Amino acid sequence: MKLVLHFLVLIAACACGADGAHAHADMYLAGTNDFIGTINFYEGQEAWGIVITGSVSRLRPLATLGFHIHSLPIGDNHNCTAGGAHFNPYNVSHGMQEDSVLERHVGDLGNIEVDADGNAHVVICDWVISIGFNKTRNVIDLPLMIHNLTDDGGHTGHGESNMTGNAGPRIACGTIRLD
Ligand SMILES: *[C@@H]1O[C@H](CO)[C@@H](O)[C@H](O)[C@H]1NC(C)=O
Ligand SMILES: *[C@@H]1O[C@H](CO)[C@@H](O)[C@H](O)[C@H]1NC(C)=O
Ligand SMILES: *[C@@H]1O[C@H](CO)[C@@H](O)[C@H](O)[C@H]1NC(C)=O
Ligand SMILES: *[C@@H]1O[C@H](CO)[C@@H](O)[C@H](O)[C@H]1NC(C)=O
Ligand SMILES: *[C@@H]1O[C@H](CO)[C@@H](O)[C@H](O)[C@H]1NC(C)=O
Ligand SMILES: [Cu+2]
Repeated sequence: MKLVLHFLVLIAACACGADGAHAHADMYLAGTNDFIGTINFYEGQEAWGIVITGSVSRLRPLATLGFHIHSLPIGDNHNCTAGGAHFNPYNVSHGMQEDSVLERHVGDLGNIEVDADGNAHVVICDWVISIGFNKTRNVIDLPLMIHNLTDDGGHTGHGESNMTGNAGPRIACGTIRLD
């Protein structure tokens, strides 16, 4: 209920053009200029958290794919590998999107679900990342990343789990920019 209410308030704020910050990431297949969609970010002014919405195409059909914000620039050729590790300003272990701020990397946005046509329609409410309200957690100018495998949430004990969620290779990325 809290989440639904929060979401409705933010959507209403977006629709009415209320104060708050807007940003977006144009996404590209790794190492190319092949544009596959845009992910939008809206942060309410009173630290209400963030709504992340948008669609991405040309993904592996019926997959659940890791979705993170990483820490280094990817450059004009969308070199996803150059994006470095997850954005982790508090130097903590990898976690799930639902985890609180010190139980996950700030950049841990969980997974996105791809439909049979290779499209992912993203709607995520997040209370950890910021696009300006919180300077430490600010993700502007950082790369948003889509992986080829499912993020396991950090707690499976697999060797990569507590660092990357074992989400596999990076298949698409795009830099988050203020609108
Ligand atoms: C992409 O980035 C990686 C890591 O920084 C680097 O090793 C590689 O040479 C880069 N590839 C291109 C095509 O720039
Ligand atoms: C991050 O934490 C690890 C232990 O989990 C520690 O070894 C490392 O030095 C820390 N890095 C920074 C920059 O504080
Ligand atoms: C991940 O787990 C391994 C094995 O338990 C541990 O040695 C390592 O310090 C952990 N790393 C992080 C970043 O939590
Ligand atoms: C930013 O987030 C940290 C961790 O949640 C918090 O301690 C700090 O007060 C926040 N800063 C602002 C300006 O809200
Ligand atoms: C992505 O994962 C699928 C299914 O496991 C695999 O067939 C494909 O080769 C992988 N692609 C990349 C780029 O790793
Ligand atoms: Cu990642």
